Amino acid sequence: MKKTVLAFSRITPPMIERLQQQFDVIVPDPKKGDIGAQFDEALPHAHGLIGAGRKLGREQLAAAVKLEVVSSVSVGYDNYDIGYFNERGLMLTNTPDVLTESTADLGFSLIMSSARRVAELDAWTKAGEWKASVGPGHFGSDVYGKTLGIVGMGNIGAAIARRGRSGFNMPVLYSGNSRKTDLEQALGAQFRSLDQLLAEADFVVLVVPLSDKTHHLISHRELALMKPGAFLINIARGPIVDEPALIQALEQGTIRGAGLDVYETEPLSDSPLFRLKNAVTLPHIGSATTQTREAMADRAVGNLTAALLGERPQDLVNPQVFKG
Ligand code: 8YV
Repeated sequence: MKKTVLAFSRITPPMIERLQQQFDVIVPDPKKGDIGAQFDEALPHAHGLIGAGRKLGREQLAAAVKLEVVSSVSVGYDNYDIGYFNERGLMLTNTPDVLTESTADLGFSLIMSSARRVAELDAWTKAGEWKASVGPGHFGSDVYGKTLGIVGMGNIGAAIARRGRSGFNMPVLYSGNSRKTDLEQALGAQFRSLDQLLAEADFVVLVVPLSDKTHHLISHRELALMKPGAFLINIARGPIVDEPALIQALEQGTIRGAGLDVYETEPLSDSPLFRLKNAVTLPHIGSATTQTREAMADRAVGNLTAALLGERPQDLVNPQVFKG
């Protein structure tokens, strides 16, 4: 008998077709009624779940009595209660590597657009406000040669650091749990405590995973340590930044600006951030290119298929539960 796969977010037709070659696939369909109810009805039959953007832990998975694996179409796995997965022997997989460069591109876009006020001045031009050459009131800040501070030097952090160092001649500082001697040699990157990095960097880029330790890593005290001309870029997870504290810092000029792709609550439909010219607000698009999302889907389907066929998936987050 075929095993059953249940999608917990929208998955593409090619993903569905590939999975259907080996499994019964259930994709809740808004045209057939409430998708939450369809999900709840299918959950007890599911051997595998695939998707992104849904919190899954003890409460949500209690009815999933046949479940063996959850394949997340994301690199971050803060949505999943890993302690509970381990307790139940459930495999969790993610999609690393394939989104590194596109997410780094987005991080760099936020550096450029916040420093050069790209989104703000685009809106200004389109509003017909361009009547004469712009003056100091519309000047931006330099990027080339400025100091780049990477908070959390993982794969994405390193890809941003390479862009800054090679393309923009930026001295690179980084903070985190471990020293990266290879990057220190290759890029001249220098290790700093978080406080020291905040005090020195012109662009502080957050690329740490969300955990109890990084929740509100950046709040009033940390923002006050930053230079008044500095920019905060968050492409990691919203709750790493205390959002009301950031809004206050942007309003009061404690820092010059922010480039944000992630928020404490998503989707963000209204926020004081929307009324701040010195905040660039994107809708969580770090990995959202056609090619990268296809590669992530491909990787997630591969992980799920391997797990349900009894093979060790390529991207197993909790290898200790693998019973192969
Ligand atoms: C996900 C992301 O695609 O991979 C991650 O961790 O943040 C994004 O690339 C997104 O979370 C899916 O909703």
